[in-house]
Amino acid sequence: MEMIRNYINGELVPPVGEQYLDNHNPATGKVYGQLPDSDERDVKQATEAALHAFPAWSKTPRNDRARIMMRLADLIEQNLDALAMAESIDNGKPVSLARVVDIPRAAANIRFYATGIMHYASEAHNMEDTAINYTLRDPIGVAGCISPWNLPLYLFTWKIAPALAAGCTVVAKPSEITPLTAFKLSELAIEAGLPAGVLNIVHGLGPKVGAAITEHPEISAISFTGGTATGKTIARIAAPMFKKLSLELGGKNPNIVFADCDFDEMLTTTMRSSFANQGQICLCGPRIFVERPVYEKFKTAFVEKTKQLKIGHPQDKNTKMGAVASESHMEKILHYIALAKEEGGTVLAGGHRVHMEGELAGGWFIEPTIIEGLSYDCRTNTEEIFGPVVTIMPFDTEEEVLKYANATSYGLAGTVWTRDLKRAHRVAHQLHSGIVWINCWLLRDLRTPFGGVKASGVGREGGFQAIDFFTEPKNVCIRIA
Ligand code: TXE
Repeated sequence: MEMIRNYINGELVPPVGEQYLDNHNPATGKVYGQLPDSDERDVKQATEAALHAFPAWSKTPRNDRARIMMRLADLIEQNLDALAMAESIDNGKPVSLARVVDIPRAAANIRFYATGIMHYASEAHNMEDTAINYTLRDPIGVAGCISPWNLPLYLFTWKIAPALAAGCTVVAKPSEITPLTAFKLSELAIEAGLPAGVLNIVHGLGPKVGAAITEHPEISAISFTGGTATGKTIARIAAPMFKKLSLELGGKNPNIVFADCDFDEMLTTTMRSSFANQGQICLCGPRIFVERPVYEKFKTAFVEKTKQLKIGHPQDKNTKMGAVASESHMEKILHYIALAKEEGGTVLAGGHRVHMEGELAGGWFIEPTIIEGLSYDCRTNTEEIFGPVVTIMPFDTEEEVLKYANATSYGLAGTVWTRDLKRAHRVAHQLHSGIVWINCWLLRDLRTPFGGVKASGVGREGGFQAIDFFTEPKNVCIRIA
C-alpha cells in the first residue's frame, strides 16, 4: 500500500483527522494506496507554516531561491524513471508519455522560473524634469495553488514554480485522483533543502481542502487549473475577498484542416491532438473541421489510423494509449458517446469501453472514438468531453468554418492547417481563443502567454506573466524638481 502524507512545515505528516481516501490505479480499477482526507484544520496548519516562512523566503536573495529550485529540478530528473512510473500508475497514462512529456516538463517548469526570476525586472517611468516613478514588485504573500489530474506533476509545478521563484510561500493541493507524484515531490523538496513552510502540500477532496484554501483569509492569491464549473465556484468565493485569481479552465478546441495543407503531417499531428493522454489535455482538438475537397480522403485515413491505435498496459513502454483517469470520468465520456448517437451522430471508429484481460480486467479503458454527422452547435460539439472522442465535419468556406469554430462558450486553443500564409494569419486573428497553432500542435515556448478567453478562464500563465501574478506592483513617485 502506497501511503501518502501531507507536507506541512517541512515534514511529512498524517492528516489531523486521521481519515484517508483510497487511491485507485485506473488500469486495474483497484485500490493501491491511500491519501489523506484532509480538511480545514490541515489547511490552517499549512497556512500558518506558510505565513511563518514568508518573511525569510521573500527576503532570501533570488540567487539562493533559484539555487534551491535548480536542485529540486535536478532531483526530478535524477528520479525520472520512478516519477514516470508513479504518474503512469496513478493516472493511467502510458509510461512512455510520462517519461518524455510529464516529468521532463515538471523539471523544465522549475528551471524556467528559477532562472526567470534572475532576469525579472520592474519598470521606471520618467516624467521629464518633474518626477521619476519606479515600480516595486513584491511577492504577494501566501499563494494557493490547486491543480488537476490530467497532467499531474506537470501542472502542479507550472503553478508552484513561479510562486516560489517570486518569493511567495505556497499552500498547494494536487488532485485527489492523482496525488502520488506531488507526494514524491514533497520528498524531493526536503532533499533539495527547501526551507520548512515554504511549500506545503495538503492532500484531499476539492470541496474540503480546495474550498478551505480558497476561503482562507490569509491566502492572497488562487491559481487554479481544472473544470469550468469548479472555476466558477472558486471565483464566487474568492472574488468578494479580493483575492488575485488565475483560472485555467476547460476547452473545446477546433482543429481546422484546409485542403492545401501538408496532409501527412496534419494527419500524424491530428492523431496526437485527438488522442494524446487519452484526449485528456485541455489543449486537445476534439472538433475537427475539414475542407470538403479533402474530407473523404481525411476520413478514410484518420479512421484507419485510429482503428490501429492499440490500447495497452500503461506501464508497457510500447503502449500509446492507456486508461482514463477515473471511473466517474469514464462514465462521463461514455455518456457523451451515447448522447452523440442520440443527437444523430454516426460512430466511425471506437465508441465503447474496452474490457481488457488479466489484471487489467477492471480497468477504465475507452476506445479512441470518431463521430460524424453532427451539427456544429449540438451538445456533443459544444460541451467539454475531455476524453478520446472527436467529431469530424466538412466545411466549404473560411467564413463558415470560423462560425463553427467560434460557436462554443470556450476559447482556449485552436489549430489551423494550411500552406496559405495570408489565410493562416486571417484565421488566427479571427479565432476566439488564447492560443493558435498553425501547422503544429502543442508546440510550447514557456515564455508565451498561456490561457484562454470566455469560459476557458481568466488570466495568463507562462513567462513573466506568472511572476507578475504572484507579485503586487507598487509605484513610488519621487519629485525631483
Ligand atoms: O475537475 P475539478 P473534475 C474538466 C474536464 C473534466 C471536468 C471535471 O472536462 O471532465 O473538468 O473534472 C479541485 N474548491 N477538466 O471534476 O473538480 C479538485 O480537487 C476548490 C479540465 O475532476 O475541477 C482538483 O484538485 N477546489 C482541466 C481540481 O480542483 C476544488 C483538467 C480540479 O478538479 C473544488 C481537469 C472546490 N469546490 C478537468 N472542487 C483542464 N483545464 O486541464 C474540486 N476542486
